[in-house]
Amino acid sequence: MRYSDEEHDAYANAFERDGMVVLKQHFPKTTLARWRKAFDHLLAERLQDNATAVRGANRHYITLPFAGLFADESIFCDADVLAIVERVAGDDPTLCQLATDTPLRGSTYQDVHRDTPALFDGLPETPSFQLAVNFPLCDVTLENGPFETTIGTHRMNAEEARQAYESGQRPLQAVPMELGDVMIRDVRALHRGTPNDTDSPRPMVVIGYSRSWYFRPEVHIDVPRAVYSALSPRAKRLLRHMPQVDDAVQGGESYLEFAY
Ligand SMILES: O=C(O)CCC(=O)C(=O)O
Repeated sequence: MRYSDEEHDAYANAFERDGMVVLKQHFPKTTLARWRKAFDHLLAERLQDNATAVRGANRHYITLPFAGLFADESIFCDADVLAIVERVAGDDPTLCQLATDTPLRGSTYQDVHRDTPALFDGLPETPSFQLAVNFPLCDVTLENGPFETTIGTHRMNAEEARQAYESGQRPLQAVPMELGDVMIRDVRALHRGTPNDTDSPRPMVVIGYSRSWYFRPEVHIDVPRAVYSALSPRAKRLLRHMPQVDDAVQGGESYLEFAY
């Protein structure tokens, strides 16, 4: 663990206020370089097979197979990330998503959106129930499609958030990131993907953590039994609602509706 309890508290407080925090240089670049190499193969395969979920022109959502180097506890069970996730989304969260968003050259601005609807329509927004932990597999600059987000719209209802954005009170801000940086965000904050104007894909991994009782039918992780049996108790607990399968499943995306 890199941070103290007090530092986790401070990150959680910043998250409550802003709807996101970035842990600078948190994951080892050597691990991420290996992920990038494996991901480049997967991307090429999926593009060839038309087996991505398309999130705009030249923008692809791809679930990672939960096997080999992608089934990495040092990433999805990171103690600092989980300490912050638990402070903002409650104890005993569940892991429901391990995927990537990749804009390529020719990608465009997405419409500004939230990734999930409110729990209760027409009522004030609740505490956090769905978090995304994002980390890029390259440096993210203003040229290769930085994630843009508003700050502090995660606790506004959809209408208030939209007005705050449209009036300029809560403008979009680009989030440039270095390889190794990790962003934890509430998926209700208004945000969008931006164009990648380079020839190199910009993969951003997304790990989804849900409040202990929250179920997102649109995403899941197929966990091969052999991989599951080698995991730590903490990792098994995080994956308790995920289906176990004989082999890692390749291809076919079911997470199609993503913008609210
Ligand atoms: O990849 C990004 O920068 C953002 C993508 C996004 O917000 C989405 O597809 O929902």
